[in-house]
Amino acid sequence: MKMKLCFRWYGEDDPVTLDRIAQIPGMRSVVSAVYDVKPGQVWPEESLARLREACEQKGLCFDVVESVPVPEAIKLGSKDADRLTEVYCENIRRCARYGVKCITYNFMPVFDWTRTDLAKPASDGSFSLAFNQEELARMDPKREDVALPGWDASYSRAELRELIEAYGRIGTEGLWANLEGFLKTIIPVAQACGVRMAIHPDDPPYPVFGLPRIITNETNIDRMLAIVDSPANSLCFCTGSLGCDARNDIPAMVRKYAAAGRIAFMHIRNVRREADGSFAESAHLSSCGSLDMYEIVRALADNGYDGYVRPDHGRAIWGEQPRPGYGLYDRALGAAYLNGLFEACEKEVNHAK
Ligand code: DNO
Repeated sequence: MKMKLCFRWYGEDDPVTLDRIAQIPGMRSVVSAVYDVKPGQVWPEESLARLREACEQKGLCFDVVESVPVPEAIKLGSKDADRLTEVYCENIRRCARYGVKCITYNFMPVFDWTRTDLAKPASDGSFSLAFNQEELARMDPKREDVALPGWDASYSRAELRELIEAYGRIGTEGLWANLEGFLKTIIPVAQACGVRMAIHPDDPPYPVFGLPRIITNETNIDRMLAIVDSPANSLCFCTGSLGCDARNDIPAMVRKYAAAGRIAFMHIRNVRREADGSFAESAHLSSCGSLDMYEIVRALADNGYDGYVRPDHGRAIWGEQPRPGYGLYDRALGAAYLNGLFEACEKEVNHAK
């Protein structure tokens, strides 16, 4: 198959071992990162060497990083931003030295993916991550401690309040300006060392706690891609994140950006949306959620997509008590399903030639 199937691995501490990942049919690459270094610091070369070695020993490639996190100071354009951007560039160079071809990152203020429930039960006895608008509306991070996944627990309430106020001061256009400056510095570095930067969309793709969100829809993605018009400035197209907003036509967007050669990495998962913007993550199968997986994969196959693909979050099933979203079983089922869809779609496209 043309697409490159991969699986996220959180390193030696991950209960999902590389041995198990290597047994999933068609598995090619491991998606990982140096997770024990804080944002804004240089990754030790020994850590990258160890990661590569561990993957290669199991016959897997280590060529996708998720993520090199962007420090808040860069997103806010604080006085330290230039120095930290230089550190970021050094991490890109180091990753490239160890065989990395694609680096995922995001430009979401303060919180990465935001959910209100990490284990919402479904009628079949499985559990999944969910987001409920009403519950979110009841939380006020400025007045109380809120526990949300992806949210750096090292912020005190006062620090969090300050950050939220700082983003309020720069606003949406300030965030865009800082993204622009960041991309104009890092993309030439990535391009020179053969790395494609893949920005992850905002998850969910609308403001949370009043913080600006900019990688949310087609208009904004067009704007982001135009800042530096290069394949090194590409997308990590996450169907489940963008798919939380019913106004995003996911297969059409995949078709457009795959045709333009601007998707470096696909995160494929399904969500079941509710009318008010709440959602629950569902099994990958089209009929389990709101997204049509066949149309998504078909759009990729029609455009000869040969980039990276990973099954994204899975539900907790079969008694597994996984790291939220990142157990073995449901993600492996997702991988098997994606293998089937890609094999069928790629063959259909070939037969039609
Ligand atoms: C969640 C992930 C995100 C993603 C980052 C990329 O499961 O998809 O945390 O890794 O947003 O920087």
